[in-house]
Amino acid sequence: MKTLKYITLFAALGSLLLFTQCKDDDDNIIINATCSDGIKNGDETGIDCGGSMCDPCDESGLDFSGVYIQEDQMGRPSINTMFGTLGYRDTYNVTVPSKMQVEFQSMMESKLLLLNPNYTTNVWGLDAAAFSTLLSNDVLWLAETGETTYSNGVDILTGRALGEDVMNTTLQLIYGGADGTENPGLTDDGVPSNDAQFSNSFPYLAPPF
Ligand SMILES: [Ca+2]
Ligand SMILES: [Ca+2]
Repeated sequence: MKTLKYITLFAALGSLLLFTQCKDDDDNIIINATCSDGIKNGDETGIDCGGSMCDPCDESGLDFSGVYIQEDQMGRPSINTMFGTLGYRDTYNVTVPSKMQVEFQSMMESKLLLLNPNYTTNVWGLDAAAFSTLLSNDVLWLAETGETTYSNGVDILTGRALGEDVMNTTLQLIYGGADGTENPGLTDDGVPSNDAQFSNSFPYLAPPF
């Protein structure tokens, strides 16, 4: 009988522990339902939004809730391509725009002078320090009015039109000197246009090969 009593006691304790564990699990589900953990939990209707505890989800139907991590950065075409070096591009891609000048301006200036040791200024009238400062803030500016252009000879960096040969423009800015005519063999990449038509709607990409 003593043995049976112990078995009964252990069974009772085991049941108590089991129920206690289940209760803790249930509590954890509620406790862990926060509005900033990047997980759709509790009664959230989106990730970290909706439900009884969090802010409403975006009414447009797009869910912008959650925690975002920057994985790529390409404000202006060709900047990372031209000025990126081994061990640099991945860091560049995950650096937020507000930190880019501090992180990369001097590196870009050095790379510019490495690419063109005779660089003095370019057709935009920018010396090496000014040009690398401008480029290191790699954010695509957009003109609210006026022409959208990477460089049309008057306006610069007010956006980028799909038909513009931005690689040639960038090469000219690096190698072309003050009037754009220096080093003519280095200011054209030999690719005049895309070989497939861009689409007319976002994201304006050409079809794959
Ligand atoms: Ca959550
Ligand atoms: Ca070209």
